Amino acid sequence: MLTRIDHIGIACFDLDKTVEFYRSTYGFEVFHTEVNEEQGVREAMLKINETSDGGATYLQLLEPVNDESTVAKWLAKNGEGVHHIAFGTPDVDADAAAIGGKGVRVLYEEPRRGSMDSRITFLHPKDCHGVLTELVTSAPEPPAEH
Ligand code: CMX
Ligand code: CO
Repeated sequence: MLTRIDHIGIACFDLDKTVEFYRSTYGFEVFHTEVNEEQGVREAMLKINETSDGGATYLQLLEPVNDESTVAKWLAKNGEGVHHIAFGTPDVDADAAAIGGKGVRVLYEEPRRGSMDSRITFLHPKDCHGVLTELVTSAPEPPAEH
């Protein structure tokens, strides 16, 4: 069952400048950064709030690491902006199977590694009224800030 917003993914050309915008404008600090080669991104997670299930809600700022990155392709077409939304679930495998059973294309056969050792999959935006939608199960241990 999808229980919360895990994050909103925002594509940007320059991660450091975008992080600085969110810090100086809203006071949001970086909770975590990493490069996810498989996803073709360098990312910063800004924690917005904790939630009652022990998870949290983040902004995920995304900068492509190469021209083949799906985010690079998207930025070239659209410019900067909201790239995807991600719903949190305790069981991404079950939810992906259930949603796939309703005729929505699930992009990965098995969930892959996402930010902070989460497990993630995506639903095709063309089956979701134009919204690229990610499903996330957080790592069992709550992430430490780094
Ligand atoms: N939101 C809404 N629509 C999108 C989209 C997005 N983020 N990305 C692509 N589309 C639309 C395009 O506009 C295009 O529509 P039209 O045919 O009407 O022009 C259509 O989907 C096909 O797009 P495309 O540019 O040809 O791109 P691809 O089909 O090669 O890839 C997708 C699209 C969704 C399969 C690919 O982006 C993907 O696999 N995404 C999942 C992985 C990902 O996004 N990783 C980065 C984030 C990592 C993280 O969150 O941790
Ligand atoms: Co994401």
